[in-house]
Amino acid sequence: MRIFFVLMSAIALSPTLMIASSPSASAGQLGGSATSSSSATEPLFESFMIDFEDFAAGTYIVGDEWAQYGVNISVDSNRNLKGDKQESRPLRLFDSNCSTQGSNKCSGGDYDLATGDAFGTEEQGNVLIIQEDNSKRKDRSNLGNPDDDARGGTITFRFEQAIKDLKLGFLDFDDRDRGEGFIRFYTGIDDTDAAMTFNLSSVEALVNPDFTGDNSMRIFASLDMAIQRLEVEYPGSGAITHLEYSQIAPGGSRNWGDSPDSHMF
Ligand SMILES: [Ca+2]
Ligand SMILES: [Ca+2]
Ligand SMILES: [Ca+2]
Repeated sequence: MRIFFVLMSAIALSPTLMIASSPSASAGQLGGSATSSSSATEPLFESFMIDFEDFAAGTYIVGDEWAQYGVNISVDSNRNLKGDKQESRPLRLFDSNCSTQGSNKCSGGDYDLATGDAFGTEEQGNVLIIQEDNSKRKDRSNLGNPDDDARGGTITFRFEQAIKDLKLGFLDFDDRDRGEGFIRFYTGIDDTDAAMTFNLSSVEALVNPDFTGDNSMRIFASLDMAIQRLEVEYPGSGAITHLEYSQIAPGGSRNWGDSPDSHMF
């Protein structure tokens, strides 16, 4: 069952509003979802929600898991793997329905990624993290339990076709001593300049105002803007809870570098 609630707060100096539409989830629930809408005169749009429940907590994410939803995900971590100094630390799913004690302890000691009533949020189930490298010299292939990397990095979403009505949920932005974090919306897939940038510390985007650091959840929205690339850059702890967007129903190639097949927005 999904429970939606809406929280709206106007943002000064910004053409957008933050709309908190927070999905709830529990382990094992089928996560991704899609609905379609069309009329005789409008292109067919599909609405997608990726809440990372399609796979078990602990699953490593290579980036093409949601290709059928027209998106590819990649990562450039701020620290590389211990065993291969060129390789980025990987993306992984972390179970945020966890607590500080008992049998349901948060993995990796990451209590700051816990969600639920105690933190003023819906339970978010699996969330997307950059995995810490807790490997030992004798086995560099085992990175340990799901545990977000303390130095963050950049997670990039490339959309096969332009999307609109994007909403993105972000958890636990608190490492401000390491610098600001950013969410950037790009019109074109290879654009160098962002069409819109948000500071991750934005309190206007907070879902749970009593938690501005650890366990904070923020929702960012690109209303009325068509984009083809999204970057989430953060300097420390954090996770992506979900992504919602509408996309013209794919009809073209699956070459991620291609121009969008349609500009009908
Ligand atoms: Ca989730
Ligand atoms: Ca961690
Ligand atoms: Ca934290």
